[in-house]
Amino acid sequence: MKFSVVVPTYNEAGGIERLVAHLDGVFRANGLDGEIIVVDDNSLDGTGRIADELGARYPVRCLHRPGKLGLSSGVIDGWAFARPDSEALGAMDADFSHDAEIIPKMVQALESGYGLAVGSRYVRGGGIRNWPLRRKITSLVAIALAKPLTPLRDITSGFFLVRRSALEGVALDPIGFKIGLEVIAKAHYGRALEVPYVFTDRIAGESKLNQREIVNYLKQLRRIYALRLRGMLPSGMRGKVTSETP
Ligand SMILES: Nc1nc2c(ncn2[C@@H]2O[C@H](COP(=O)(O)OP(=O)(O)OP(=O)(O)O)[C@@H](O)[C@H]2O)c(=O)[nH]1
Ligand SMILES: [Mg+2]
Repeated sequence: MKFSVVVPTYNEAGGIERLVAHLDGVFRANGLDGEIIVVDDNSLDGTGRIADELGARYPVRCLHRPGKLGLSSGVIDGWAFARPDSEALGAMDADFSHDAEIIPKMVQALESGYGLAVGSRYVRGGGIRNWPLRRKITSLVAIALAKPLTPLRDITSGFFLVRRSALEGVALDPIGFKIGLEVIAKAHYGRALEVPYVFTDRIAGESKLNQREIVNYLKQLRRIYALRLRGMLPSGMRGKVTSETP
């Protein structure tokens, strides 16, 4: 199955080459036909230029946007830019927090009938390394607020692969950071699989998660709950959610 993974970047020059090389290695080792789409928002540190140059050696293309327009909108624009014959579309952070080694399992899940594969910190075998307590609590509160929407455990995951057809006709809200929640709440994916991985704190560069993004998350949740209450979204317990046992 051909797929495209979008990596949104803002000032990630310190790690982007290593990440693209690592992804390419994982694709090759597993015989996967994956495309990497870097969506760069005119990073001051030259991330976009580096990504362009990497295109000569790796299966990567860079979409350049004029300024910092947000993570979710970057992923949505990246999916529109992806090669049209990719049957699956995904998202992944540029800072090595997401473990590329589980991508083959995600692809395999989609090939075997799941519509969505989510990299999950909150199923057996998953976890978080090097996060301060405050960050862990924020994450758990964010997840608790979205809990009534879905049986999935890692609702705020930004690391996933979804069948392209599951997104057809779905209006994704480009606000903020949580594109995974948009997909989980709105897409027509049927069965979902949570694939465990251990989230690792960023290895280079600076965090872009700030107070504004927390406010954006609350706005996003309010809009999703409003749609749900008006009966404009499928009810939470659609299809079957399974978690892979390591
Ligand atoms: N294109 C684009 N990418 C963004 C934007 N904001 C964040 N990103 C990227 O989205 C990914 C996630 O952002 P992070 O800063 O790692 O957010 P986080 O993982 O919640 O927080 P830390 O890992 O603690 O920094 C990274 O690859 C960022 O470079 C944006 O406005 N535009
Ligand atoms: Mg990060």
